[in-house]
Amino acid sequence: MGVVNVTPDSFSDGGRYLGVADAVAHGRALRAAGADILDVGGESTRPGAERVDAAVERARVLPVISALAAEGAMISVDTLNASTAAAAIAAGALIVNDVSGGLADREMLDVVADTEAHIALGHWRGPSADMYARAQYDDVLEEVLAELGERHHEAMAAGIPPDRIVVDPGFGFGKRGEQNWALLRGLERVTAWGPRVLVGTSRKRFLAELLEDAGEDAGGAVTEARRDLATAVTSVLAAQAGAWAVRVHDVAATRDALAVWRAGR
Ligand code: PMM
Repeated sequence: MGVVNVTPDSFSDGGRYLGVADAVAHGRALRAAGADILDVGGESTRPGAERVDAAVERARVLPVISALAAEGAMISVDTLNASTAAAAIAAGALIVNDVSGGLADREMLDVVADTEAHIALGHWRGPSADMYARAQYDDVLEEVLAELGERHHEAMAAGIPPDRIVVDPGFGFGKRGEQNWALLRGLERVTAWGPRVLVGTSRKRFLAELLEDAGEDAGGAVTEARRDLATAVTSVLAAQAGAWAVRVHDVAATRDALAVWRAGR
């Protein structure tokens, strides 16, 4: 899954693809690089980000979704808003990627249930603006599994069949450095549960922190290229653990890493 952010403030590529034409061109490039799904988002979820009006979000993502879906791309829409999800599905999106697992907008699950769309439910403990305040766990893996289980249960209760539900442990969402590593090490527990598992570690802070901690000899500033290389490794670890998909910015690096993993495993 390749990331097409149509936002002015996303932490890693914010602003670069804000124009419709640029975002569409970026989506095409990601497909050419091997992405099976394009995840189009118009609201940044980076730590500290402020919410965007749903109408602004729709104005950003809908033309991009329409254009890419018309070319045959499989589109997911990265949104917390049920109104945006409904409009995106009408414009051709097949998957709704809700990092809040239906918690941010209480209409989300009903909206998806009324369509043929799939939904990716993320583990989330509250808005990005203050999400680290909720990063308190006795056992992060068990608590993420239990809380995702509740979201999955609620999605089914809303009428979404299990074969249309994907779960995502929500790397970085209300989780501090080590908590993310504990989740990654325990990912097989999540994939063993049953639903398809989506993993989003791309360019995230916990990767940069690890590389910073690796010391001065490790190569200086933690550039985007270094975060992408780290992401290619986490993509392999996720694949090894049985993930269904990885959500990444640098599709080519992850594609190469997965090709090497397949050949050498
Ligand atoms: N992370 C970001 C945005 N959307 N969606 C899913 N399903 N999982 C994630 O981990 C995730 C996501 C982080 O934002 P970015 O687009 O700025 O990298």
